[in-house]
Order: sequence, then C-alpha cells, then structure tokens
Amino acid sequence: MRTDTAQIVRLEDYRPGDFLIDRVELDVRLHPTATRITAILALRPNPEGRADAPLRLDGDELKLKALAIDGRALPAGEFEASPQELVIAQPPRRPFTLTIETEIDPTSNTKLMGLYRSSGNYCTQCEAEGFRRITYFLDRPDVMAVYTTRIEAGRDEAPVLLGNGNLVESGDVDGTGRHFAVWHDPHPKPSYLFALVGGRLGKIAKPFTTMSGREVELAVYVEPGKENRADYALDALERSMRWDERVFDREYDLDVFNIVAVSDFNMGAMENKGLNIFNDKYVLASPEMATDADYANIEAIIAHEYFHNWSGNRVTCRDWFQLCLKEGLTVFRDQEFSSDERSRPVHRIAEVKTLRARQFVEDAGPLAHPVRPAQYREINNFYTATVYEKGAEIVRMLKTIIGDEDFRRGMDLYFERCDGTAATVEDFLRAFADVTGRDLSHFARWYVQSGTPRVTVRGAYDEGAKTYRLDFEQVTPPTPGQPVKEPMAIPVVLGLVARDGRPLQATGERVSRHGVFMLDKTTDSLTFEDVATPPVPSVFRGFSAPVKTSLDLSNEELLVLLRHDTDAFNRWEASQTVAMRLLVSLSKGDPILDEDMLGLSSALNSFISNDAMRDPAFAALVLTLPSEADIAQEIGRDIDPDAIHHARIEMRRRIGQACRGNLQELYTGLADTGAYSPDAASAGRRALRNVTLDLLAGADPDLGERTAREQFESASNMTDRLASLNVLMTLPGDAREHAIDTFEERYRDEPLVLDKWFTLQAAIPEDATLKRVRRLMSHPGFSISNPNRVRSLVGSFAMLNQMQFNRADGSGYDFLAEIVLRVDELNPQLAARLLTAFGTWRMMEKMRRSHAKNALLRIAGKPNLSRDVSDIAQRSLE
Ligand code: 0A1
Ligand code: ZN
Repeated sequence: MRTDTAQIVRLEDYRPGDFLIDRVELDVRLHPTATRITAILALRPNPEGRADAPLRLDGDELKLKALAIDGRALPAGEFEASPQELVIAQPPRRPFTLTIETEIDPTSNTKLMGLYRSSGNYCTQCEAEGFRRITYFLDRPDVMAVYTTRIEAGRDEAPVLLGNGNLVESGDVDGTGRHFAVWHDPHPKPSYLFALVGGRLGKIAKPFTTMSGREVELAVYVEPGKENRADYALDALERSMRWDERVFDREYDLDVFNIVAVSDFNMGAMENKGLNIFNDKYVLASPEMATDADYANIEAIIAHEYFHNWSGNRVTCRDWFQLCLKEGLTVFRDQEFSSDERSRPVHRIAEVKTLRARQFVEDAGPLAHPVRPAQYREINNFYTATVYEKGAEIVRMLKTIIGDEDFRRGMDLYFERCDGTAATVEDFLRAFADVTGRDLSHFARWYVQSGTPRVTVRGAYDEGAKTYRLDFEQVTPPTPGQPVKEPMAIPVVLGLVARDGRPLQATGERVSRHGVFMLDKTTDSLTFEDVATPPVPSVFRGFSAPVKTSLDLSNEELLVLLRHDTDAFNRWEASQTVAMRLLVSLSKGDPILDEDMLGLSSALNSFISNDAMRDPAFAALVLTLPSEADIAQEIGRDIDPDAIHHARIEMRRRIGQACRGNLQELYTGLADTGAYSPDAASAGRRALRNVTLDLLAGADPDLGERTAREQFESASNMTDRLASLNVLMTLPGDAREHAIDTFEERYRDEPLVLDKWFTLQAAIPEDATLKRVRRLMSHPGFSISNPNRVRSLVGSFAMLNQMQFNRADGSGYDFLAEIVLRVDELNPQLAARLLTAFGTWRMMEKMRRSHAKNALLRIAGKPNLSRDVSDIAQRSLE
C-alpha cells in the first residue's frame, strides 16, 4: 500500500504535459486472474511542454510484459518500469507509437478502480485515476485521445462485450470458444472516461430519434432476470435526452447509449462516453422493492450521467482542480431537470435540505475546502458535497444574477467555445462575462473561498416616512487554511409581505429587474419607499444563495410568512425556523414559552386544515421537524446528542398531540387507493401520510404501533412498508422485532432491499443498537467488500444515528475506527468515505470530543494506511 502521504498536488503548479496522445488502440483479452492488455499509443511531443523531458507514464499496481517503440522492442536499459511508473528517458522527439503490454488480475481488485469483477462480470471504473491500473498512460484529463478498443473473452463467460462509442466489428475467435468486439469512439476523450464491460447480462432497449433526426439505440443492461426492473431507468434516460435538447439545445452524438448496472461500485454512477456504468441501486426499481425516494434518485442520477455527455465529456476538465466545472454544472442541470419533471418548490426544498445536511456540515468542519480546491493529497477525497452541491449553487446564483436569457446565451457560448477541449472555471465564467459584459471577478470568489457566509438581516420601519430599511451584514467564519475571509458577492432575492398577507411592492434602484439585491460588501442597507404598513421581509427567496441567515423576526412574524408568503421556499423555511428555535431551547434545557409552542402548533393546525391537501408533498416537508443533525449544526458547539434526541422526541409529541385530530383525518383521507405510480403527486400523498403517521406515533405510541403494524401488513408498495417500519423502529417491543423478522424473511434474497433493512436497524435510537449492528455484520446478506452493504449498515450507523455513533462512552467511535481500518485493506475509497463521519467531532461536548480524537489518532497512527484514509484522518485532526 502507498504511504507517500506527504505528496501534495497544487493548482499553482499546473503546467501542460510534455507529451500528448492522439490515438489509443487497446486490445483487452479478458481473463479472471490474468487479463492481458496491449495498448498502442500514438504519442507526440507537446509543443507547450519541455523539449528534453523524459516520458513518464503513470501506473498503479501494473505488471509490464512487453514494450516497443514504433514496433521495435525497447532494450532493457532504455526504460525503467515499476508498478507505478514507466519512464523512458530518451523518447523520440517526433510523433511515435508506443506499444505496451500489461497483465492485471481483475478478480483480486477489491479497490473497484481500474478493471475489476462484480458478480462475475468484468467492468471498469477509471475516474479519477483508474486507467493507470489497466495500462501505463498519461493519466491526466488534459490528454485527450481517440480510442479503439478490441475486447476478447470466453463466449460463455462474457457473452456481452461493451465499449465506448460505436460497435464496429464483432465475431468469434475460431476454435477457441472465445469471441471479440471492437468499439470505436470518434470523440477525443481523457482516459478517465474510458470503460469496458464483459459479462452475462440481460438487456432492455428502445430507439431514440434525436432533434436532428439521427437514430440512437438506448439500452440498459442488468443481471439476467432483472430486466423488468430497469424500465424506469430507461424511461428516465429518454426523458433526460429530450429535456437536454429542449432546454439546452444539446443533442446526443453516438449511435448507441448504453447503461450497465453493477452491484459493486464505489459511487453512484459514472459517465463514461456512451457507456455509463451504474451502481445497480440507481437503476433497479419495482414498486415492491423501491421507495419513492429510490425512484427520484434513479431519475436524477440517470439524468446526471447523461447530462455529463456535454458538461464533462464534450467539454471536460483541464485538471482535477476543475472538478466542479463538470460536477457543479451537471448537478445544477440534473436539479433543473428534476424540478421540471416534478414540483419545482418541493424539489428546491429537498436540494437545500441536502445542501445543509452535507455541505454546510462539511464547510463547518475540519474537511472544509473551496469549491475549487487549491491543493489535494488524494483526489478521490474531493468528490464532495462542496464540489458537487455548492458547485451547483454557484451556477444557480449566476443564473439568478444575470437572468434566464443571458444564462442560456452564456451556456451556448461556453459549449461552443470549449467543445472538444479540457477547460477551466475561468473559461466557464468568461463565457458569461462575454455575453453580459459584466465583470464577474468578485463573483468568482465563490470558487476559491471556503466556508458558509452568515448574513444577518435587520429591518426597520419608519412610520412617518413610510419607508422600510433592511440592514445586511455578512461574515464568513475561518476555515482550514483560510483564517481571514473577504466579503462575497451574494444575490438576495427578496420581497415584502404585509402582516395581513398581502404582497407589498419591493422595488427600488438597488433591486435588479430580476428582483435581486447584490450584497457584495461586509455591510449594506436597502431602503424601500412608500411602504404603507410595517412589513415582514421575505429574504433569500428560493434560497437564492448558499448562506446561513440570522433574521430579527419574531416567531409571530415568521408564521405570517408560513401562511402568506408567495415564495414556497420561504413558507417552508419559516416553519422550520420557528420549530428550530424551540428545539434548540429544549435541547439546551431552556424553558420554552407556552405561547410559542401554541403559536407553532396552531399555525400547523390551520396549515393542515387549509393547505395540506393542496400540495401534499409540500405539506409533508412543512410537517417534518428539523433532524437531530440539523439541530446539532444550529447549536454548533458542546453538543450533547442525547439532549437533542430527547428534545426532538418531546417536540414531536407535543405537535402530534396538538394536531392529533387533524392528523388522524389526514391519515385516513390519504389512504392508499390502488395501483402504485412513482409520479411526484402520488409520492407526495404518500409522503404526507407517512409524516402524519410519524407524528401520531409521537403523540400516542399505542395508536402509533397499531397503525404502523396495520400499514406494514397491508402496504402495497415499499414506500409505505418502509415508512411504517421506520415508525416501528422508534417503539421498542415485540411488534418491532416481529416486523424486522418478517421483512427479512420476505427479502432475504434481495440485496438492495436488505440494505434498507440494515439501515433501518442501524438507525434505531437506543443503546443496544451498536451490538445489533455488530451482530448484523455476520448476517449472511452482509459483505464487508460490497460498498452498498457497508454503507447501509456501518455508514448509516455513523451518519444517521447521531446519538449512538456519538455515544458518551466513545464506543461508537471505536467501532467506526475498527471498521475503517478493516475496510481500508480492501477498498481505501470506501474506508475514507466512512471516516468522514468524524467531520463533526470538534462540535461535541468535551468527553465525546476526547474519545473521538483518540479514535482518530489511532487511525492516523496505523502503519500502511492508504493515502485516502490517511489524508482524511490527518485533515480531521489538524
Ligand atoms: N463522475 C461521477 C462520479 C464518480 C467519481 C468517481 C468514481 O469512482 C471512484 C465514480 C464515479 C459522477 O459525478 O457521477
Ligand atoms: Zn457527475
């Protein structure tokens, strides 16, 4: 294992490579333990590189079998080969071909990077630096080549052979039982987009005619027998392709688009050119086995990977520091797609909940980094919520600031200018600066300054002058490596609401025609004229910037917004802010005023009677209390997770009891009415009914248990079944254990459903859970080498079970440390991701902090750690 933990890669050190590769011809002879790869690389010196440089090709655990230049074997003294590098000191200073033969063992590749086997099938994962585990290469994204790949395998072992691009030839290798397929991808691409697949797979397909009338075959490959669970994914692909044509004028550019589902995968999915490889969790779905959330995720991830064809593949990244260029932009695009396909306000709230739960937490902890990091030790550790989600927020702010039309013109210009190139964040911003004539240099700070700005807003009404003034102040707290912060360019979309609910005019010189006020100094204020009555301000509508806000509004004023704001996001936000204030007080043991509690519950009661059925999905969000993790973030220091847990239980009880009648009516009124459909409206009704069930269980555990049991037994789909089970998890006793057993019996042969069963139990908020999790690790359905299993059980325990992971005796931390070290020997990427659960350790109270620190020190001190884990451990301790 690598131990070169000190090596740091810096953006400022970027320089073009000394050589380029124009064409790659690969011949891959698949074999379970000894796959042979012959690579013929058409190389030439890079005019922008150094003239006398050696040729240094990257490798990773490679075995060199043969090497030739222009067809002639290279004598031993003229090169140096190790598993991680191939160096030719005096390569030709003209175009030449390099032929490299390597041998690799896909069966023992447990890192799931490069070429590996999953359930017996061969597949690859090359982003970020996996191609170097297949052959020696200039494995950096600014080296773009045209690939032709011949794949050969036993016909029985791998009847299906897939590569990037279009199929150009296939046939038998006479008399050997082997066959081959040749794939050619005419679009130059970096090595991280290379892929191949070989195996026994079932297929579903449909034709697609592009906007210019070209015929494309769309196909999804899955484990044989599971074809009927791939329909939704195929449908989502078709919808994504239409949407990108309609909204961004982007057309697909090959004859086939293939998706392959595999069961061992480190991430969600991968956008390899023409051959996307997916974690099967994000392809397979049936009403019996997938929840509404699963369907929504499948739709979003299928779209995400498809959209990368333009934002990532046609225009790729110059270097890995530019990762957000493709990821932030593509997340933005998939969010827009889901908003158009579903409900925009509901989706926006979901996006913000994820951003706060993952990115704000990251930004507030030891792993905080800019959207475009300036340095890294291990790039795999930068596929983060900051790069992805905050990266998407930057694109969204840009659109908010310049308006829809200029945004679209900027995107067109970006795609046109940068097509076929490896671009930078500067190239992206330049397109928008050029179409608008704006100076975006201050805005660009969002890419380089880490940390979440906090904006404090104070309002003052002048009765005599009929003016209303808003004072703004922004502060960004220090983050690792950035002790001093500059003010950001923050778009504030705002409006004013009269106390009786009427929207008030909120225009003025400083508010743009898109309704945006730019806060770009540390402090600023804004005055509205002719404001007839004292208003309630509604700021950051639609969550117009990724900031934290302090508002000097009373609960009563916030509840005016909940009732009347025209901005759905801020209606939801108002409900959450009031609930959060009460939850924080309860958690800290402070008394809460009866009138405050009553204010919230009567507002919710009237919300339920008047509004809930108008938009059930939105109502479900309003009626969901902030999570324990949200409350911890809000408190920010000396966290006692037990106190937070009990505070939330108490609030749930009080709201449940106060709204009981209405909730019961809702629950009955929303009863399941027949055939399952995953559409947003039906999912919204289920979501509301299930939130209702949870609150009722909080109010009256006996009623909750009875109702949840009935729902569990009669549910016609996984959403309702799982929701009832989740409620039962909060109610210790025989009914709960019985339901756990029934579920297991029913789904023991369905790994993706068993994952839900692992998660459910890992999240039980009681002392015995850690023991239960340990016991489940020996369950026949569990496997320490499968990322989905490990994340479902161990990951869920650490990320979802605030109270038990952060146990006062430190045993939750010790457990995670032990598993991280075990997993690290097999799959460093997976281990490093698990380890990020320690990202909140400094916020804990003293005892827990010291236990967590000891566990981290133990990890960091272990010899032979992977670079992935040692990087996270070190940064967590800094
Ligand atoms: N580009 C992919 C994410 C991805 C990154 C690394 C991987 O292997 C370790 C796999 C996938 C995406 O954004 O979907
Ligand atoms: Zn992506």
